[in-house]
Amino acid sequence: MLISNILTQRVRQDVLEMIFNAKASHIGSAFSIADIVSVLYADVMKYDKNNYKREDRDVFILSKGHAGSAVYAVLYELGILTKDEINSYCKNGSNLSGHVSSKGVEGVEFSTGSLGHGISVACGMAFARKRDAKKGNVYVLVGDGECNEGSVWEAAMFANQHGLDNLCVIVDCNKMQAMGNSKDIIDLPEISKIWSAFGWNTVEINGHDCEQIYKALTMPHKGKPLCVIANTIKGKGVSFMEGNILWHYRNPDGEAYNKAKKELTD
Ligand SMILES: Cc1ncc(C[n+]2csc(CCOP(=O)(O)OP(=O)(O)O)c2C)c(N)n1
Repeated sequence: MLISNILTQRVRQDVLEMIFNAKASHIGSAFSIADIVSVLYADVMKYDKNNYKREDRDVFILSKGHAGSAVYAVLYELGILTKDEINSYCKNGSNLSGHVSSKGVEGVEFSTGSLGHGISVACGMAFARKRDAKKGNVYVLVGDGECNEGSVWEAAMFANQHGLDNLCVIVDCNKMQAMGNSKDIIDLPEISKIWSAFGWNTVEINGHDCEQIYKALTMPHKGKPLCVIANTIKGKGVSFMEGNILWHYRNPDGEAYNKAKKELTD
């Protein structure tokens, strides 16, 4: 049984509390990746909680940094962040900024928020490890909207050129962006074929099924980087947020908060 199976509901509850208390946004984006990030930190990645900076650790970069609340929530559930830290989310003086930050935050490797950057940094980390024959895999999560950024494809070519088989990209494919559906903005139909054409080993899964996520993230991919296309639903877990673009930026007010809390606890 995967640990993540018992984590994901609690992670969504934490995200709701954090975003409600801070009057912050991006709840739909965080719910979209709650299962993926839970599987990564709880079941897939190897790291030492008591000595997080060990050189042979696996690393994760959230390239769509606006969904940072999901990462902080997982780190809290795993005992890496404290309740006080979580309660300070997105407030003045806190290390936990809305867009994910590594400054003073154990378990976060790189600060992101400007889309299209995290994947290039992940490629650099994977390249350096391979060149220096060092252990540890590099995982990076990008949004499907983020894949409209040209820098994503420069990174994809680089990883293929150097056979970065210590690198895995997960595409959170919820088919939505900030202001609308991806197909109406810059459509990337059959996105897995695009990654395959860039030379990557590609697999497509349900991004809310912990077993499928685990199986994909641990599959062997010798000689090539791995791309996991995770089909997800923006706002997953709360009925009136699912697939509703309003919840990219909208903060759950009193009534929405109460309804969401009920759905996530029943
Ligand atoms: C370079 C850059 N341009 C624009 C934005 C504003 N922005 C924040 S989230 C977002 C939509 C991203 O869509 P996607 O990657 O699909 O993430 P999700 O739908 O899961 O939120 C945009 C355009 C940004 N953060 N960075």
